[in-house]
Amino acid sequence: MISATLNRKVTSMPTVTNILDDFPILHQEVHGHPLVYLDSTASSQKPVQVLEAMDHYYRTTHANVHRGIHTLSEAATTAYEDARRRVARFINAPSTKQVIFTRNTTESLNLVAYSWGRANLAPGDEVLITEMEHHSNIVPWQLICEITGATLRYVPITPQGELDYDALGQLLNERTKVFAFTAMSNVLGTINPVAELVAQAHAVGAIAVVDGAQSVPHLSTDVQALDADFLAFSSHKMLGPTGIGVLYGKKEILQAMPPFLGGGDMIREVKMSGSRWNDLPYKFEAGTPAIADAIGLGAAVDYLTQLGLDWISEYEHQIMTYAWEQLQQIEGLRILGPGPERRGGLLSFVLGDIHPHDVAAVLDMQGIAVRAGHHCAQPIHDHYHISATTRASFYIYNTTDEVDLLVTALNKAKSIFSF
Ligand code: C6P
Repeated sequence: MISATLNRKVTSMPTVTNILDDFPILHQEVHGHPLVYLDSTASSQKPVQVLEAMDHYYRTTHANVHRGIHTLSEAATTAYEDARRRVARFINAPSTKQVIFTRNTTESLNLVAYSWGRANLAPGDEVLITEMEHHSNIVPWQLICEITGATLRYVPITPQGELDYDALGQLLNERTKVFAFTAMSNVLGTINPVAELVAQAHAVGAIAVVDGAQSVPHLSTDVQALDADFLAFSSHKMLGPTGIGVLYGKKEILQAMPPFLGGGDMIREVKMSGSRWNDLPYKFEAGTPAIADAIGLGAAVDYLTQLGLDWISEYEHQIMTYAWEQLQQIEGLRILGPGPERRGGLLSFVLGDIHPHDVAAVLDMQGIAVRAGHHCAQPIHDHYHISATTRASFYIYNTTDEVDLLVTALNKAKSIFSF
């Protein structure tokens, strides 16, 4: 159960109970200051409910899944498949067969690029992605285009950090076989209109692949309403453990695709002359899966569901808007991307000509964890002619008090580097 009230000041926020009590890791000091964790876009922290679910599984239930007739193996299989059911419900997938457990968003996107791409792309075909993609939604497409002879094209962005819809209209054409795009940029924070983009892809006969790494943890997601052909996301960004991610796909497309990896569990029959594949979703889950991690993800999904995704996105929006307003007041600080109304709970910025690594190091000395660098999204940094940014990102356990601490620490960085 999630209970009690946030015990740090929150300005006009909905009441939530004891979220911080559920995150023991946040109750520590770093360099003599209370930890302020503003790096959930890279990886979120885990509540005790997730830690306990995994601990309980390892202490009482662990065995390999889908293999043993013995009691423990059956219990482990039940727990693993129950986690899949929770994830399916969380994104409103029509069937658990369409929820494939992978290692992370990166593996999910590679699965689509290699398995679907090898079977469906040829010279003359076009793959369309955007300039604001994470490397995980660029490099697999570059690789598959090299293999198949298809051409990779990029939707440019506007100076405000949004997709250039005029250019998109021209780039999407009958040669486009796949349009792969992020639902939310991990650098600009831009929230893209997923359902509209999917509809535009479908209008030219292309499939739509959605990178949900930054949206699924923060925004309510209904794959049927979005009509996405594929959706990829990672457990570790949504309160769950590392080592597990999800690929949702439309059944008829998944059924027609060849396997990605070969090995145990994904086969129905192996003869020396050849093999036949298992049913969905197992066709795409080769080898012993991350059983405890799936169970942890199931617990994370329960936690998010209890809070409610609508509350989560509203809460983060208020914190981010407050941060956006406060950071705008710092002379010499420039935030990348659109205004608060079009973005999720993260802010990437440059502070004068101080290197983002130096900014992050000063913040760390004040106990504040942010990410600095290109955030695995170099093309978007190239677009702005910068090599790196500092990024503060917010989740359910952050507060406006912490934003104030961030502002103080940024001013300190300014004074240290005297500008
Ligand atoms: N972005 C960040 O700090 P993995 O690493 O596979 O769980 O997620 C990859 C990924 C894909 N798409 C987007 C939009 C992402 O933001 C990420 C991960 C982290 O921004 C780590 S590089």
